[in-house]
Amino acid sequence: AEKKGRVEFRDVTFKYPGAEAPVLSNISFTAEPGKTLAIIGSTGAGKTTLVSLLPRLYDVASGDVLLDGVPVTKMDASEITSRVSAVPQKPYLFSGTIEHNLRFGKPEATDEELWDALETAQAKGFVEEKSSGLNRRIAQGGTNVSGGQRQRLSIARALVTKPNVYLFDDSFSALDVATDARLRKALKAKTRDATVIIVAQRVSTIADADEILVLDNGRIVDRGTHDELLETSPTYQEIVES
Ligand code: DGT
Ligand code: MG
Repeated sequence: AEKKGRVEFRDVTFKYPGAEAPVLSNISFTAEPGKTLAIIGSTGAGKTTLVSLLPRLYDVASGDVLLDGVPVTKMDASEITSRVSAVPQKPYLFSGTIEHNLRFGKPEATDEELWDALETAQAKGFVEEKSSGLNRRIAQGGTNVSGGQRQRLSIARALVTKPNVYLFDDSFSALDVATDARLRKALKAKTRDATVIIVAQRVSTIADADEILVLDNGRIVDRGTHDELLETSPTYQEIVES
């Protein structure tokens, strides 16, 4: 069967409600199942805005966002949430147990699936270190969990749903470089059939992506692989050197 999860942006322009100027202009790209697409760019470039358009946190002003050829504006929320898992830049945890947090998107998941997701997300050790395990309580606002642990639990939650498309918005930034590398290696093995879109600040996080989009001021200014961009993109070179 053909793999699912092809994402296409066609000449997308977007303005926040009430704002005058568009924050995204003429964005076109395709992300394919089995591949990793990365988005990099300075703060305020529009990366979070861009990834918020696929799960329809906002709808586009013009152009189209398509999932397997169907405009997302023609899909209902439950279809989109079952097919697209987004790990937000500011991950949220519910007050409740770790288990409750992980099962959020897929209540019928087995314990084995939860542990498997935790292992991939490099969060298994953290959950095992207390005897309460999956029943460990997360405080309101996730305040008894560090930023890096919150990111990893949020990544594990996304993995549990086994979607066609993963969106990681700066999800690896609170991790040290070694954990980041281990996590992405494990992730790659677990998401072979899915479309993976990674927003990153660190070049090392995305150097092995199949394609990298360089976003600047709401526009894609350059695109290519890491090696290609090192040769051709002054904006990318600046990011590498920063
Ligand atoms: P980051 O996360 O700091 O690296 O920055 P990006 O690339 O994720 O930027 P993004 O998409 O958060 O913001 C792009 C532009 O849109 C920036 O000028 C701020 C503006 N913006 C972001 N969120 C909102 C919003 O909810 N309302 C309005 N009016 N503007 C927003
Ligand atoms: Mg952002």
